[in-house]
Amino acid sequence: AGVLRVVLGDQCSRTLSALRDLDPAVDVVLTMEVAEEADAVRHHRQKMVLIFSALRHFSLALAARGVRAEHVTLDDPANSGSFSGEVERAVRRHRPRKIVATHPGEWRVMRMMQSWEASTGVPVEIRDDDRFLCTRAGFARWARGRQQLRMEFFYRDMRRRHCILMEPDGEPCGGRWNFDAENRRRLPRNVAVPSPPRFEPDAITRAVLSMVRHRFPGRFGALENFAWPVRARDAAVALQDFLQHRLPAFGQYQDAMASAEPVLFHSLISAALNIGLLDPLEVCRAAEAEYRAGRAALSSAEGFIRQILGWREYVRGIYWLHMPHYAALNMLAAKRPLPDFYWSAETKMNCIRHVVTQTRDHAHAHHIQRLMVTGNFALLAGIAPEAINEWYLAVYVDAFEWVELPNTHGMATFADGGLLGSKPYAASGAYINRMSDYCAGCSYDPKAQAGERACPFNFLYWDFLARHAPRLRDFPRMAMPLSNLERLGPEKLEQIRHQAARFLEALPHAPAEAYR
Ligand code: FAD
Ligand code: DLZ
Ligand code: SF4
Repeated sequence: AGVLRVVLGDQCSRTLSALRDLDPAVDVVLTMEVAEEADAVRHHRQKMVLIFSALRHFSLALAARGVRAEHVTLDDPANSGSFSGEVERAVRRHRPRKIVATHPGEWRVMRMMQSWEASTGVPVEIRDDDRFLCTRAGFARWARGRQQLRMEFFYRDMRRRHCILMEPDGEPCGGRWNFDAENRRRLPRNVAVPSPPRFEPDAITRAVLSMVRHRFPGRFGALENFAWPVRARDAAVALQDFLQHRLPAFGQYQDAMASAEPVLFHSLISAALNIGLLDPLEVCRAAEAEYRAGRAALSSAEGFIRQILGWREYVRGIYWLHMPHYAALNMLAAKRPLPDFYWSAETKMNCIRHVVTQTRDHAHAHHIQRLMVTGNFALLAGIAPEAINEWYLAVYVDAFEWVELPNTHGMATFADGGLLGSKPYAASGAYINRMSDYCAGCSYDPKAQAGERACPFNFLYWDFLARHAPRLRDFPRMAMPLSNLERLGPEKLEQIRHQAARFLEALPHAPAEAYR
């Protein structure tokens, strides 16, 4: 008997640890599309197409190399509907001597994997996911004994350890670790933004599109625009296009938002990285090579590498360090249901209307849109963590819990009380007005703090600070905003808080069954 090797939807990597000592003569590689995963949250339809199509391509590529690759489709009448059910069925079919899997990206799925030994009677080996550059144990070692965990220090260690953007004398290239201050420009009118490549669906993806359209008619997300790479070969093309055309300006405009430009100079590679079509270390090295060849400024290459070598690894470390209790944290006691406009885009707030429409059409929004528009609103309005986490896990093509939860819970809504970041990213309309052109097309006025035309981000911002002032005083970086709050004066504050309360009460909530 051979080994049953189980590969999940975000593990489409030729180098996956579960496939390492594969014996094509006797082993079987199982991939599966299952209803339990599709229904776990209201996944965007493009995200489901991406995962199912990538799995089908991956399984066929293995088969082409002579591997016994078995793929179970969602519409297979024999499909039991869950990972555990499909593993049990495969064990009955093949009588393997062992099951081998790679550590999954979600706590829930890890618990499931740990139950397979008991449910099948076959030994289960769960291997580390060494596609990541920092192991879970390595992160725990780094974290041990530190009073506070800060991404910046973790990132410097990673730069040294993997020798990325380092001089031979051990100093960082350019003599500095961080060029963040140069990365905060608004997009000027005369800057041309290159279009990213589209990967038109092949016959396999078209079959998946049709299956998903049929099976999930009411789910959130347009399918017409589907153009994501679903194979490693295409993901490599997407990366090259970014390195050549967008990396040079990435740094400068990293935080900018523009109505006519959903992508700007971002790479759009998060989904390919997360499902295993690209290797993070290779991506970092490729960006470094652009700097060394003089084709990209250090501030751009460093800014990009920091996201992958720094943030991406750091949030994964935080997730596994603090799960499962991490998901239950709610430091600001947020409990409001998710407003309907997160799904419908029907709101007079132009910035939100824009980001939600883009999200529905493309299953993507860039970091500042996620953090400072929809995330900031959820923070200021006090949306319940489970509601906002479900939304972020559902609507983005790159969303897997290990990366979605710390970003939402830690960075956007501060539900983790500062385990991940050093302060809440609360901002008024002034920030959105400075970094975007959304306000020009809005019926609200980003300069008005109260009154009929006041931007809701303004009165909600002051209301948020006032509501949480006692707790926020513990965070030194909140001293300035809190002293600005003092300067408003009690009468003005009273008027603002009254308006905030009326606005929040009138928010239409999404019915729980919408988009199921
Ligand atoms: P680029 O701007 O080109 O960045 C390059 C790469 O860096 C990305 O592909 C990504 O792999 C990595 N990266 C950048 N920022 C982060 C970050 N904060 N954390 C981890 N990796 C990062 N990213 C996800 O991959 N999945 C998610 O589910 C996800 N949810 C998010 C939720 C919220 C509330 C916020 C604020 C951010 C979230 N992010 C998530 C991080 C970030 O927004 C996306 O990685 C990025 O927008 C993807 O687009 P891109 O590939 O063009 O990124
Ligand atoms: C998100 C998702 C969806 C919608 N469907 C599948 C699937 O059918 N098969 C699969 O292997 N994985 C799927 N995934 C990803 C999982 O829900 C989960 O996020 C990862 O397996 C965690 O590692
Ligand atoms: Fe958004 Fe306020 Fe600007 Fe309107 S005025 S786009 S609500 S920040």
